[in-house]
Parts: sequence; C-alpha cells; structure tokens
Amino acid sequence: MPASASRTQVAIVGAGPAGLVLSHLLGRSGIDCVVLEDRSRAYVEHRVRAGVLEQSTVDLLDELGLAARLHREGLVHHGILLGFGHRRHRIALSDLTGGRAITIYGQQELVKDLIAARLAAGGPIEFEIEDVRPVGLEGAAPAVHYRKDGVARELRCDFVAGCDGFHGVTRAAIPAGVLTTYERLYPFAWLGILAAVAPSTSELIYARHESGFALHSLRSPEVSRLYIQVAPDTRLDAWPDERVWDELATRLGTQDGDGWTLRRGPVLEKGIAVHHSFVVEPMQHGRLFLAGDAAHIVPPTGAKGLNLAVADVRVLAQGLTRFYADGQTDELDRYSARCLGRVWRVQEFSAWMTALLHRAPDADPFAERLARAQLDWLVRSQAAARSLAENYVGLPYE
Ligand code: FAS
Ligand code: PHB
Repeated sequence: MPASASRTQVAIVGAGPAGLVLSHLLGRSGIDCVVLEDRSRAYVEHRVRAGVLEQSTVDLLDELGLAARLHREGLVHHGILLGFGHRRHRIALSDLTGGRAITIYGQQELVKDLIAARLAAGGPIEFEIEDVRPVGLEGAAPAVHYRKDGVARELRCDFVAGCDGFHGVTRAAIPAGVLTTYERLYPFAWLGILAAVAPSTSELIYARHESGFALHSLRSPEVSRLYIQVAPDTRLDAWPDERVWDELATRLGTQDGDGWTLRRGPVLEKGIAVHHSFVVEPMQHGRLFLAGDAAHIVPPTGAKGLNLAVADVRVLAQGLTRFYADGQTDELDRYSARCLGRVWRVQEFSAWMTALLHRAPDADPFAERLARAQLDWLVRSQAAARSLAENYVGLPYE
C-alpha cells in the first residue's frame, strides 16, 4: 500500500480546458473530484495556445458563472475575413447563423479563470505531481498512483477522466488492441508569433497566398497573434523576427489600394505547431474516459481544439451526473458515441479549412485552381458561406 491513499469520486488527470471545465461541471452536480496536473500552476497559466471560443463554449461558461472576465476582456467577433487573389472578403458569421458569434480570449486567460474559481470553491487541484499511473481501470475500483514531493500517493476513485492532452499518459494506459486510431499528418506547420502591437485588423484574416497560408489573429487591443505556413521541419532560428513580419506583410497584403499596412512590434513569443488530425475510438475503456486532446487532435485552422475539449466534458459530466443520481450507466456507456458525432464533424471541417487555405508543397496547378474555385464560391454562394459560418462559430450542442 503506497505511503498515503485518499479517495474521491472522479480523478481528473490534466488541468487544461477539458480537465478544469469538467471539475466545474462535476462541482455543480455535487460530485467530488480531484484534478492532478504534472506542471506548475504558473506554467499552465502562461502556456500560449488557443484564442477562439465558440458560441456554445461561451454559453456553457456563462451557465457555470465563469465568464465574467471573458465578457469584460474578450472580443466578440461577428465575422472573419478571407484573403485570396490579393483581395479580402468578409464572411458575416453572425448574419449567417442567426446571431451566433466567436469570442477572442486567450486559452491561458481562460485557464487562469477556471483554476482561480475552482480553488476558491474549495476544489482540489494538485500541481507538479509526477509518475501518474492509472490502475484498475477494468474493475469497479480504479485508482491513480502518482508522486507528490517525492511521496508515493494513491487516489482511489470510481472513475478516471483522461484530460491530459495528446502527450499524456491516460490514453497509453488502455491495453493494446482496444483503440482504433485514425490519423493524418500534413506537409506543413504553423510558425506563430505573439506580438506586443495593436492588431492591424478588427476581425481575423485567413489568407491563402501563393507563398502559403497566413493568419492574423489577436489577443487584445494591444496584443496580436499571427501565424504563417512553414515546412514541418522548419527551424525557428531560420526565421528572425523581421523575416516573419516581411512574410506576413506579403501574404496578408492586398492589391486593392485600401492602404492597409501590417503594424509590426516586439515579438513576445514565437513557436512552431505541426498540423495533425488524430482520433481514437472508442473514447472510453472500463472506468477511464478520454476527453479533449487525449482523444483527438485537429489542425488549428478551424480554431476547434479547445472548443471540442469542452464539448466532450459536457457530455461526460452529464453521464457522471446521471450515474450518481440513479446509478444508471446508460449515458456513460454511450459517451463515445455521443462525442464522436461532433468529433468527426469538427475533424471534417478542420481538414477542409486546412486544405482550402494551405498550399501543399506538391500542389499541382489543377489543385490550385480547385482551391481558388472553392474560395470564389464561398464569396458568391450564401449557402456555402453559411456552411462555413455554422461550423466556425460552432454547432449548438445536441
Ligand atoms: P491540454 O493539452 O490543454 O491540457 C492537458 C493538461 O494535462 C496539460 O495541462 C498538461 O500539462 C497535463 N498533463 C499532461 N500529461 C500529464 C500527466 N502525465 N499527468 C498530469 N497532467 C498531465 N484550439 C482552439 O480551439 N482554438 C485555437 O485557436 C487553437 N490554437 C492552438 C494553437 C496552438 C499553437 C496549439 C498547440 C493548439 C491550439 N489549439 C487551439 C488546440 C488547443 O487549444 C487544444 O485543443 C486544447 O488545449 C485541448 O485542451 P485539453 O484537452 O484540456 O488538453
Ligand atoms: C489564435 O488566435 O491563436 C488562433 C485563431 C484562429 C485559429 C487558430 C489560432 O484558427
């Protein structure tokens, strides 16, 4: 028996958006849970990642009373801009979706809010733990073994929620042969910068340029977030800041004499993110339930990863609430099936946006013309623009 054992109802591995939102949903249902995170609080609260929240995500955070700062500091956008053929075209997201919108709010800001609120409510979050190992998943009394300050610990529970991201340990705890993996790798990556300069646009610009994709996003009226398509094996030292700004100006620029220029400023953070589509089925095994990046990854072009993680844990919380209310497991048994419908919708949309807006290194001229024809159709056809808008702002939860 390890030095010290404790007990809870649900052990949540990972303090990212999935794990933290789940802890709040379970808290609201009076279900005990403990969040186990191997990084420090400071690290997870400063990790730059997502920036776009779907309407459904914001509505759920509102329901939980967790959106006060998001509404104060987040930026609501009712449209996005598509740049191609050296011109820009607006997709009126809200007009095309009965008023639904996106909110620009940094993932690390959301994580800060979720952690602060959970700790204020007395919800336990263990940071800087090590050697996490879920055990007994196929029985009725699973547990999570881990070390804290060098001391071996055992957290006994009824269920384990695997919210530890793509590189976590919970998915790997499922025996070989149980999961089916679906995967696609892309011949490009994003070089992203966070810059202390006012955005040069009031709405996101997604640009397809002959030299590749570019995205102008933002974090606040003072901070911009921008990405360019690069080769997957790109080295950061090959891209000094000035070269990044020059390339962004070229790819985001237009030739319709609108006098638009890209504001440049100090680069606060620079990184490369590979593009990857990944899904495992099923998303559960015994008493372990995978959610978010632990079960699926989407290329960031559709801005869906965080939002899909939240959608998963909403379904998981409903199943757990039902189980603790009347002992019924039917909703939990259908967890994967309920999640995978949305997962594959989002996978398809993200892959489509990625192919539409990126230049594959081996792209033949025919493929180029097809992409251009699709972009022209998105500008001409309201039905096509509505389909993009509905997927981009996020489909209502079922
Ligand atoms: P996370 O990876 O966020 O969280 C998992 C947590 O588990 C982490 O805190 C990790 O430290 C912890 N953990 C890992 N192993 C552990 C272990 N063994 N023990 C304990 N804890 C462990 N998505 C969007 O929706 N919009 C965007 O604009 C967007 N932009 C992105 C830009 C970049 C550069 C990247 C990389 C991703 C982006 N994403 C975006 C996707 C991203 O936001 C993820 O989908 C989201 O973080 C998923 O949340 P979680 O599933 O909670 O996983
Ligand atoms: C971001 O703001 O980081 C961002 C926005 C849109 C995307 C991906 C990332 O599609």
